[in-house]
Amino acid sequence: MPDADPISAIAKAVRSARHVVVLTGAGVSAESGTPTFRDAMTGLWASFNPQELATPEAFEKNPELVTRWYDQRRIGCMACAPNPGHLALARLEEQLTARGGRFTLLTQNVDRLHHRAGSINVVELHGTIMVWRCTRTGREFTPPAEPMTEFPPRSPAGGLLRPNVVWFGEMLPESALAAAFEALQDCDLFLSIGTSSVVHPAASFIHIAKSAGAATGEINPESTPITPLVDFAARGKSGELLPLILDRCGPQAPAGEGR
Ligand code: BV8
Repeated sequence: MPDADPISAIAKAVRSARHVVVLTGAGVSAESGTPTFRDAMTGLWASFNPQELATPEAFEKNPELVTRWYDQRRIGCMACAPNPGHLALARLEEQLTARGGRFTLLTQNVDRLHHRAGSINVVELHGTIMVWRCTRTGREFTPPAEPMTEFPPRSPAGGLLRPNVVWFGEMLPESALAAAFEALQDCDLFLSIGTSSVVHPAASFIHIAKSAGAATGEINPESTPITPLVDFAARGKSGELLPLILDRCGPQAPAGEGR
């Protein structure tokens, strides 16, 4: 059940936290205008299931279709701006680290809006759509900020270029997983924001945080499979609720005090 005043409860927990870990999903970017992962895509993509396009098999079978879809998303993300939710997370990180605390932002998003909002310690669990790599040499490229003209795109070595994202059925980058597990085992507050909590392994991160003794919270307009597990459940949009939490964080005690 959503709490009577979860915003104040979350702000209180942030104020006294030593290490906050935040997990974000596509919902955090929704108010920037990027469709969430499970929203019906518009136009050409309305008849495709994103989950079927975000796989190595789809790329193998139809590299033109898959790279067109990703390049359209890449251009769409670049046309969006960080929203007040992204900006509030960057400010919370700044405040926490200024008082000697730790802040780790684990994101499932591939749009780099957290980076553009000023967040520093960002772990991209599912890679990024802004970097592509050669399937022959593994070399990475940052395509120019305009639509690609050749599909599927090729590298100078002649190999097909693919987005540097993690597809369904692919392992997450080892460095990202290691950073996530270290942060989850060390944190004393875990907040899951704007994710449907159905994609693994991110969907199971709350269990690691709870076994580390962390307090847990969720910000989402809807309930998710982890809602029954959290200490604080705030119903609403992250672009509206995160600035409220930031406002209520006010002056913060040095990290770790007041617990
Ligand atoms: C792996 C990059 C080893 C590409 C993505 C265990 C159990 C069951 C299944 C598995 C398991 N382990 C592995 C699997 C298989 C699979 C998986 O989890 N399948 C699910 C669907 C059942 N996982 C994998 O394959 C992972 N690899 O584990 O390797 C392995 C492999 C196979 C089998 C065993 C082990 C790799 C997963 C990564 C896939 N790549 N993205 C791309 O972007 O194109 S996932 C994709 O979904 C995005 O990253 C997205 O972020 C992510 C999760 O979706 P959400 O972010 O939550 O977005 P969604 O639209 O679903 O929800 C939006 C939420 O926001 C909603 O709740 C909504 O209410 C809320 N919202 C809306 N507006 C707002 C808002 N919230 C706040 N404010 C708002 N304004």
